[in-house]
Amino acid sequence: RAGLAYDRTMSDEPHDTIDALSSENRTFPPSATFKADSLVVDTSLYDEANEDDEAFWARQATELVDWSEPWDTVLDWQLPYAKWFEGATLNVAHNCLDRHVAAGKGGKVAIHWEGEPGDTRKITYQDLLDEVSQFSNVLKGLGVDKGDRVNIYLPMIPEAAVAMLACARIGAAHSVVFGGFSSQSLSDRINDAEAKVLITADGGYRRGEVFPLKPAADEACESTPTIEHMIVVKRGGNDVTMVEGRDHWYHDLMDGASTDCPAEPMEAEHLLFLLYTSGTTGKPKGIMHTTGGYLTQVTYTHKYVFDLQPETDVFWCTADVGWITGHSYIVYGPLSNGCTQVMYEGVPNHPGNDRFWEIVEKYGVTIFYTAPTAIRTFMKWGADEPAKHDLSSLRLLGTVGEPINPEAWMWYHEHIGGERCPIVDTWWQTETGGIMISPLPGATTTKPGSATFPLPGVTAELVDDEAQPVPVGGGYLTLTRPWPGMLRGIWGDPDRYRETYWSRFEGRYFAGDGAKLDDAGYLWLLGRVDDVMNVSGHRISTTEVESALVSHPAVAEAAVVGATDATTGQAVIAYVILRGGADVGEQDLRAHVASEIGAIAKPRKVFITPDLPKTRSGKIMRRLLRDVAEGRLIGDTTTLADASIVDELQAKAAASTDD
Ligand code: 7RM
Repeated sequence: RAGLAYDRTMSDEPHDTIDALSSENRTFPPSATFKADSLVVDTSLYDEANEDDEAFWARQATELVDWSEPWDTVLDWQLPYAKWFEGATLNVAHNCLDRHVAAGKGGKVAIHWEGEPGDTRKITYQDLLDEVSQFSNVLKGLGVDKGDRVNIYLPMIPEAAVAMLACARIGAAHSVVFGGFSSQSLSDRINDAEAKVLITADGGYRRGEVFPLKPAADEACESTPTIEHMIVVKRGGNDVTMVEGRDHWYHDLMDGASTDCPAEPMEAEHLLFLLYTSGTTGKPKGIMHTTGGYLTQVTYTHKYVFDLQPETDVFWCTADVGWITGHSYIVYGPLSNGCTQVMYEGVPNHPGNDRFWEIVEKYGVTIFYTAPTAIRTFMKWGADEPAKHDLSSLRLLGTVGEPINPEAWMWYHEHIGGERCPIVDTWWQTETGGIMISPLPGATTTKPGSATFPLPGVTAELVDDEAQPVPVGGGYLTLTRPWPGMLRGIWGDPDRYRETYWSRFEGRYFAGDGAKLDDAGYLWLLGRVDDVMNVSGHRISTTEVESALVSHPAVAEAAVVGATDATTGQAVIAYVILRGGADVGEQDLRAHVASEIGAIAKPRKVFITPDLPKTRSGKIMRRLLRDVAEGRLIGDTTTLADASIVDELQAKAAASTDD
């Protein structure tokens, strides 16, 4: 029988879409209490956007953003190139700072910053405006002009936001490189962008120690001919060497710099920033985002997805500013909406595993936005950690970055949200600029593990291999209409832009995710299509098997991959992290998967492991697990957060007798 099944994969029989194996029936409508103060409690925004999406976005742009000159056209769409709000001008820093100060909110806290060692800074909108204006003058003084690129390589300190906003203020594009990246990654990105200035720090705090940044910046700049100046923020206090003429201390340059620097209006399509994504193959792509559309989308999504009550909310997004989530939901969205937020420098387990919950309690955080990988780590650490703190200020929770397994969703709901907070599972990408698929928390009945529906103004469709719409079941997630925050291209490589995103399905944007639609029209993300496993002709998503594993009470986190198998084409190999104190046998876990979603998805082998290979932003790197499972030489590990785990897994694979 197995042989027959394998033949199916070789035949012409269609096996084009992704199988939908699991079903989740729990539903969570917004409570009456939540609805009472919610911005959206019905379908009005969806109806309006369905009627005329351009008019809908134009209304959002008018209401949420301050423009210096109005636009002539809302959208000019020459696939794959969109121009939004052409003819209009605006300044992003003005929208994030000046307009709030002018409205009398200068004394309001913009950022409650907490350093990892426990030092704090309270920064008001007036403070931030002054510091950004001063730093804008500093950049100008170093010869940075409108249209130039500036690289930023900083820890999670307020100066990161200051530097980004100062660039926006003077029309220079920033390119932020995550502080955990190597000097090689930094120099590659600087050279691709041809940046003039690099802003870094001596070092920052991580896990109780100072990690040096300046030495990596120095090394990078040995091969970056375009860099004229390096600006160094003093944070770690570690020893650094300053190169005469090139290097300047931030505090020296700021000392005496004028706080007067008018925000100059930019064209709506002026380049706001580049952000490099590494992807799985090839050189990093400099994703281009522009001014008016991007600001409209992040302001709109931050307001409605998080159901913002600007006077009372304390927002906390735990991402690093080096990722798109930090750009859109630490810097631009929250500040454009004039809200108060928390920014934290360090790791969640310093000094204890309850650091995040201590911060929530201390600042009275009301909206908390984090990644599923973090939630699964909290599950591993146990519910006692959040239970040590009063988390009653929380009223809304969010997730981003990966599919969230239903059990992790339930754990978040129960142990962090006290069963009272809606959860918004937000799907989007560096390329989309802002959230695309998510519940509206006062209007949408959620289901654990589903990102639910495209937001008003966004149209998504699943298609099969022949680009035919899939109304129910698994398929490829595509976007059918342009949206204001969409990427405008790949820096210096228009062919790659068209090829990567617009060529697989004609007229559609496709960036590589699978998803399924249930019979009520809810969307369930199924992971990257490159990771889909083909077992006896069944196309099985990693997400569904991983969720089945995580639904076992002993399991905190799981990763599965398809490894070549003589009988079935591919077989499922699972890597599992147990919850603190739990124990379980391999056969139990295999049987559990079979009973949850079917024998076809039963792993051939389950490895228990203390950790999994992840990118620095916390996404599981299944490509490396595939290499391990197939006994291959391990591929490129430069984007791994911790390379030692791969060696450990290889040793385990070698030691196991495969049956
Ligand atoms: C924001 C961000 C993008 C990729 C994307 C997906 C995955 C993100 C979700 C998700 C399932 C989610 N940008 N992804 N959010 N998958 N549910 N809510 O993460 O450019 O770094 O990554 O992340 O595969 O294509 S990103």
